Amino acid sequence: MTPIRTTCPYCGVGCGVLVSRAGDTFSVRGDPEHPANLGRLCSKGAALGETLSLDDRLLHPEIDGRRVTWDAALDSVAQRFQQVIAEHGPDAVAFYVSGQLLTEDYYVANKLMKGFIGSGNIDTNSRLCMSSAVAGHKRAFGSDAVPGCYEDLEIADLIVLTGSNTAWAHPVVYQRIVAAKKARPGMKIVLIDPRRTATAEIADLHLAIKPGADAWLFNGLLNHLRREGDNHGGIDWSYLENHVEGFGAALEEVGGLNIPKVAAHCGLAEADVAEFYRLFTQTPKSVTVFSQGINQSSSGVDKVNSVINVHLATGRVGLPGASPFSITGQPNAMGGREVGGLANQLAAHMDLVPECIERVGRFWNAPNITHRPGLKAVELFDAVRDGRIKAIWIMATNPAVSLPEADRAVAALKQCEFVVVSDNTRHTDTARLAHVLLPAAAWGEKDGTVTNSERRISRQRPFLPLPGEAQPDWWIVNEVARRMGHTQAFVCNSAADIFREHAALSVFENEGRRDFNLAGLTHLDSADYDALEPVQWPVTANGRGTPRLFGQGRYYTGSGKARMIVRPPRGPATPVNASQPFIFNTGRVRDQWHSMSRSGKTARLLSHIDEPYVEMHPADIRRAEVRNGGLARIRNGRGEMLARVVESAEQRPGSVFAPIHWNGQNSAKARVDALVYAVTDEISGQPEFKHTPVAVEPYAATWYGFVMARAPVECTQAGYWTRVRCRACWRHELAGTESECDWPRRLREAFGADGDWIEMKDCGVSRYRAALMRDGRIEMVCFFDRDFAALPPRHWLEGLFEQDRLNDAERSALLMGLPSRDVPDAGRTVCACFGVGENALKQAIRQGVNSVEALGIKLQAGSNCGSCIPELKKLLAAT
Ligand SMILES: Nc1nc2c(c(=O)[nH]1)N[C@H]1C(S)=C(S)[C@@H](COP(=O)(O)OP(=O)(O)OC[C@H]3O[C@@H](n4cnc5c(=O)[nH]c(N)nc54)[C@H](O)[C@@H]3O)O[C@H]1N2
Ligand SMILES: Nc1nc2c(c(=O)[nH]1)N[C@H]1C(S)=C(S)[C@@H](COP(=O)(O)OP(=O)(O)OC[C@H]3O[C@@H](n4cnc5c(=O)[nH]c(N)nc54)[C@H](O)[C@@H]3O)O[C@H]1N2
Ligand code: SF4
Ligand SMILES: [Mo]
Repeated sequence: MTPIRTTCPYCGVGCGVLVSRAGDTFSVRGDPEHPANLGRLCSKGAALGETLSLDDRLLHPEIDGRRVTWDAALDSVAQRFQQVIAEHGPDAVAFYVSGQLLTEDYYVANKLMKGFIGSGNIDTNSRLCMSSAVAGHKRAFGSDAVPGCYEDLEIADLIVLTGSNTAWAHPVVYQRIVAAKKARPGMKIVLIDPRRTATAEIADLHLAIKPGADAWLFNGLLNHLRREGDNHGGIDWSYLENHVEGFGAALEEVGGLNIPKVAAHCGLAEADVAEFYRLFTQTPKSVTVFSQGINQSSSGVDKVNSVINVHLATGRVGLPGASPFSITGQPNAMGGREVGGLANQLAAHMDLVPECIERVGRFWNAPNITHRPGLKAVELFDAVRDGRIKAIWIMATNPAVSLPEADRAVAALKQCEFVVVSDNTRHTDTARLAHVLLPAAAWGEKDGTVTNSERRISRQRPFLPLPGEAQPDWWIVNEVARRMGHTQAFVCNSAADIFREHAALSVFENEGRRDFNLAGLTHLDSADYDALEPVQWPVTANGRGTPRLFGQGRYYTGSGKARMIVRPPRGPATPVNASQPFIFNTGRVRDQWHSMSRSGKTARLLSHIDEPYVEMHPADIRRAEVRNGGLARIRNGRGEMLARVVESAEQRPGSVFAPIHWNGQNSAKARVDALVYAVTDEISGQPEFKHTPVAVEPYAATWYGFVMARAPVECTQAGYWTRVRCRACWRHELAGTESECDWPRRLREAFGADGDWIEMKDCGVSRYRAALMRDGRIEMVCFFDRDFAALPPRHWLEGLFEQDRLNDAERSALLMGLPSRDVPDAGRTVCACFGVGENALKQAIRQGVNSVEALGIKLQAGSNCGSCIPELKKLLAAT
């Protein structure tokens, strides 16, 4: 087949991918013509072809766990919502949606709730992600627009990355920066992050800032710019006079913040702060990239403005190589903002103010349009919990895992009268709580558009038929809307129809007053829509996109000037204390996506990091009396989690880090959000996901073990368990606190007597090892021990499941857990594309391979997507 051009469903970089079919399998490569990635992909994008199986897909509508027809499911949703609205009013229902919906899905969901149900109660997981950036943009620019584009990262002479682990979370943006720096080694990179992340590999300066202190750093920079003045490249007074308001008060507010004070507030060396300030002051072409280390904070909006302020002060906004740059998380975080998916927006970048409400009401012909904003995500789930909201429809998000104080969200859904979940996946922590489950089309099947971080609209095109009875999200919402009686307003019958309506609203009575404008896209016919090339909004009437905004210094505020806003900086809302002395920082790992429903389907992506962990500085490990490699209990007043301790001197002492991806489907207790306090920014409503006080203590396990088997093993009775997919088996890590480990008995019962059991038991040290062979093939292997350090490495054993027969040497080595000498253990996978393990890399380095390029030539590592290059560099430095 000719390759299908579509867009990656993961992060907001929005890479173009080419999908080709070869028999039953699909291969995926970067689209060289897509401007976001120019052919590159990261490890997640490159593995997309392996995530298409229908295992654990939700394929049919269900009510109360029983399969029903679409008619029954849709009628049930429409009737129950109408009943609640009739009895309790429109604010008693809600939608909770997602940046993983396509723009077309999002548009109809927002239209139904705000326009026709007549409530503002539609909010989105972008509240957890981008809402502080949205509010900061609106305060500063009068509109929610990212001024720059990816090319700016290649033109800039200085890139400041703050609160962004670009190497892992936006890997192709990172690769573009790496390539630009290689071409122009004079380019400088400053990283601001309490941890020394993989991103630090390219940083000229890493500021391991005290968690939560960014506003002091940037306000101090503003003060520094003022003191340096025009002559030294500091403040651009004429830009301020002509294009900015509020700068007098802002500069006064930061007046006393000199370098020693900043250094003290931020826990940094004065010389490092001074060096950052010098670089920023002297480099006109500078871009500041910010992400969740800024947004996810109880003062996130003020932090966003503190970043934007230094760009306003220097006139570096929307110019080639000079801009503040908020990079988006989800594939369609930006599209959701365009259609008004947040509870406090309307649609097409219009606000819930009388003039816009009247205008959109006329456009939609919606007499019942809401006049008020709805509840923001955290408040919305509070309202579900206390019964104000009686029916909720959740689409494309997993709040039982991802909301702060997630156990509270679970409790809210458990006692809610009516919970509807549209998802691709049958078993998720949220789907478990649904009364009605609706099977949605997934990536590869769905058809529509997404907008990436640089405002670029790209097509997602289908290359697979709809499986089972799955339907696109827009279709599902449309059907419910019609069954609620709104037959005249929900007449679109395709994604293209919806897109045209969305584009038409963007130009409706716009007259240049709104930044979001798709003038050139209002009349696309279906063929044009299918062929739509990636384009950056605003799109002019003749179809041209706009790479940069605000370069002329004109903004969407009443006066046309940008606003400089400084508020006194605040630290995290809940400071650490004697009983909860550590700051719990949460975020992403390179090869997993959120709650793992797609990325967890491929063994390749699980081979990089395969267990929930908590990364701690050696001093904190001693202080908490835990052991590297052992298990820790992390807890506070809200909840607790269990995770493997990983020692790392790259953590800032006092701050511990855990990944967000693990959930109730693949682990006992590893949901980070069970602990994260639901404190939010008072303007944006975005939760403080990065700074929760916790205690860390040893998990008092009396035994440890693991089981590998060809199918998943029921292991939820163990105190600690995790389950991951390997290439040819499932691996379960287990531990417990009982005086006697009864897993040998359980496994014998579970697997029965059929086959040969090879066993080894040493009661003195509670050691038990067993393997089950059938017809010479390994079915199951398990190891248990009192001491976790006595358990063998897992990689070699995993490999044995790929063989049809084990030879004698392998069989006799089996219970030793160690490979014979001629089959070395490759170790933990570093390069996911070519499955290159840590041990193999170390060996090559010891043999004299001394550069990333040479490792690529010898072992292929790092030579495809490049996502592992920061780790290769680290291994080279350490070995
Ligand atoms: N592999 C992968 N990539 C993803 C995703 C994924 O699930 N997996 N998800 C996508 C989504 S939705 C999003 S929103 C983005 C998020 O992308 P990022 O924001 O880059 O990712 P995070 O890991 O959440 O956090 C970024 C960094 O903020 C740092 N940080 C914590 N506190 C502070 C602080 O006070 N100040 C500063 N300056 N830094 C701090 C953390 O240590 C962390 O390294 O990633 C997207 N890309
Ligand atoms: N502690 C902590 N918590 C966080 C964060 C953090 O950094 N720290 N980050 C926050 C951020 S930035 C984000 S974006 C959220 C993400 O959190 P979630 O949105 O909860 O994460 P996902 O696992 O991506 O959930 C998406 C669900 O939608 C399904 N899905 C995917 N595509 C489609 C589709 O097209 N249609 C339908 N109907 N379903 C689909 C998937 O199967 C999956 O179940 O987590 C937030 N929570
Ligand atoms: S950087 Fe990776 S995850 Fe993000 S869009 Fe590109 S290929 Fe997908
Ligand atoms: Mo996000």
